[in-house]
Amino acid sequence: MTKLKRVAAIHDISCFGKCSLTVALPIISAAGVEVSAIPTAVLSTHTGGFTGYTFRDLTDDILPVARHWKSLDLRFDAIYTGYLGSFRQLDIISEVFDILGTEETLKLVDPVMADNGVLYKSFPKDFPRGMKKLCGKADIIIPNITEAVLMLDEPYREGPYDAGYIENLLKKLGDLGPKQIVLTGVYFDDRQLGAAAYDLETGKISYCFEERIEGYYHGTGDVFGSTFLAARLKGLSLSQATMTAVGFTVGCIKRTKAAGTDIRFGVDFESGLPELAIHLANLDEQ
Ligand code: PXL
Repeated sequence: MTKLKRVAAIHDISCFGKCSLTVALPIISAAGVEVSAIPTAVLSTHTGGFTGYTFRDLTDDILPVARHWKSLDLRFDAIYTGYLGSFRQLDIISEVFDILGTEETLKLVDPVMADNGVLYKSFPKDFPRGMKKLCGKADIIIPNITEAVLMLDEPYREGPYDAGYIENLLKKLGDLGPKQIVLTGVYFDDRQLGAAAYDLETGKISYCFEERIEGYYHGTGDVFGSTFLAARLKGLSLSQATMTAVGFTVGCIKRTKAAGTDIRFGVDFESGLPELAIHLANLDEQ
């Protein structure tokens, strides 16, 4: 048996509504990768569609946790960041990369802050500027199109998009400093939706599409990011991991739509975990 890979996941805990840590922990674990957590904030629900939620900011706990782990000589194969609880956390995460990261640590930043052309209401206007800096320190970034244009200071455009537009965005995101980029929410027509993956070392751009399901399903970015990271750590290439993550996320959306669940409650990722686990476990035997 090979030793498990280990991830430090740095996201909020939304106590109800399946996103951030409540999807990252089960998905990454089911994929056969060990995962530790640093919560950035604790909310009673996520902020997408609920009102009156509680919010406990944990900004001042992040560095002490990271320093304690360092004192224990804990090693991480990846650090995966998502929803942050304050502007100050952007610099703090950069410091966590220095404390816990080594040359071998994969730093994956999901610049969670916006969707559908708008910055989430919990973030200050200058948050994209700070996030852009953090993305410069990442190995892989996985923005959606709204997050990409906010960081690039470009106006938001509704789709369908064309390859020229997407590849221009990828090239500009590449100038921020990451080695690989997966841009989500890409579609060239109304039938299919997916992601574009860009490897700056080879210059290769690959696309992965699945059937487009109408509606906005909450937490799918975190389902995508968690699956993508687990697949990468299991040895899949950038494009294979993107394909695995797009396929898994679409499966979750299809089940949730069929069940008629309130879209704020998150997607049914649970029913897909056994199949994901088998898919990724089989790689160990190849
Ligand atoms: O899934 C992204 C996310 C994570 N955490 C919180 C959120 C959101 C998106 O709205 O509100 C608290």
